[in-house]
Amino acid sequence: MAKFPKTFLWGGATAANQYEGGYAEGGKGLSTSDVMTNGEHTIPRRITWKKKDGTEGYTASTFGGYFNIPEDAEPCLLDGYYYPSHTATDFYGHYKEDIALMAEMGFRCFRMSIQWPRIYPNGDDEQPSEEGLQFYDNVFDECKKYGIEPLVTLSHYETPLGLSIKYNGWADRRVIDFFVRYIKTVFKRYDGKVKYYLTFNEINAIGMMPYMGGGVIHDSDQVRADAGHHQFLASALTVKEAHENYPDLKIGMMLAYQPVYGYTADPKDQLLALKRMDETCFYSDVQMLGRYPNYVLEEYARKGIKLPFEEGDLELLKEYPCDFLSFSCYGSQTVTTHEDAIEGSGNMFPGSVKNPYLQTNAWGWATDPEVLRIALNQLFNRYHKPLWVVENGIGWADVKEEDGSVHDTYRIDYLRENIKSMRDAVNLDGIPLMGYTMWGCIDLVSAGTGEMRKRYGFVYVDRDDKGEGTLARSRKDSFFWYKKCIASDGEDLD
Ligand code: BGP
Repeated sequence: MAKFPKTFLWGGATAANQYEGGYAEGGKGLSTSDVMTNGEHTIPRRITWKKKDGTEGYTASTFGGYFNIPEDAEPCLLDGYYYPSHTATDFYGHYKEDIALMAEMGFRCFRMSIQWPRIYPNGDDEQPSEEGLQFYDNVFDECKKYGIEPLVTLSHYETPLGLSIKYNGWADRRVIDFFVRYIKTVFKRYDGKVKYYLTFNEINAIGMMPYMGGGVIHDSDQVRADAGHHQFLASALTVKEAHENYPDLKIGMMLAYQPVYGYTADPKDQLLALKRMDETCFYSDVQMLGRYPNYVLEEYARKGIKLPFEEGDLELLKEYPCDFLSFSCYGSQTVTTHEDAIEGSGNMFPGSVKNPYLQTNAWGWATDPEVLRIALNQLFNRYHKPLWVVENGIGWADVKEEDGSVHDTYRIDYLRENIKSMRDAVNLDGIPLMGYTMWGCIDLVSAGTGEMRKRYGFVYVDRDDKGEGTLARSRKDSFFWYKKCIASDGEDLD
């Protein structure tokens, strides 16, 4: 029977802004996520702000559209709103218990993020916060106790809010220096404790939702191109710092990836699918191949967008591509030029349609049993570098029984198909895959909607959309299933 190698890094993934809580503990500054309210399936999350004259308001964070708050406003916390990141599911207070639960499942790896404003509260501070650094020391020590390898995202939708207000986030080139200061601090402090880092979570977010991806509050096509370029440079400088001073470190890029299918055999549909894939692969082409692809240079020229190249930028990108490519992949997208005939797919991917061969969850995300094999083949054949599936899973409004159990057969079914498809990519196609971290392994807040009810975990957390609940943890059926899967190196998926 097919298995994964013993060295395969099985585990789960989280992000501090959705999981950690303790938003004002230990001198932490606000992140961009801390001023985002909750939303719902069809109601977007809002960013609250105040103008100089005292007027208060909010701007909705929509997927795809431009994001601009009023010129004279600053994002801030306001009374009367609920901000789910503030407590989230309180990893800050439960990290020992949670890491013990991960160890019980047999995790070999735990993906988490360091919140930049926990280390540099305003982003541009001269000195880091010792209390912030100590918290992650404690977390890594706890992981070490169980032989769990941390996989650390350096920026997961957590730009220090101070950088948004003062610099319009990553739109300003000076932010690169602040980021480099931050990563140098982190590399030095956790030398010997952390081996794998990811630079920017879903780096393509900067082109689709630049507030979340890069703290941009005054948006345009030009600003997105600037901010993207600055993140590319920051990533290259991160690789440079690692390669020059910490040769054991491996630095990955992180891409939000969904294979795109043309709905019909009409070549127009196939071309549309190809171009959609290019929109995503632009980011990995730069970070893995070390150069801007022609299709983007041409598109920018047509639109009058000028890339803010300075001397040495292109050489830097060329010299320091990432060591491996990690990606999130929940399902596929289907597109067509024949849209009049076809039902929409829900709220997640504007411009995509329902695939008649696939089922979707309550949020409109399609479950695709072949998706990981397809994604892994596409990405490996384009970049020829090791890959890592760092997000995959299914959001569901789980129902907890009185005894704390959750019978999440739908999650087990989803994972079984996805792991099988990944196993085929490894065993039948020879894809070098480093690991698999299931998204939201302990229930946490949804990034897209800010909801608690959209749960992904193996472990249920008692917390609801109003911020009520005891935060108590309990094991779902999928907990025992995943434990068995890991113990058998991915052979036993029954
Ligand atoms: C990815 C993000 C995660 C995560 C996940 C699930 O885009 O990297 O932060 O949240 O998607 O999305 P959601 O939480 O909206 O269901």
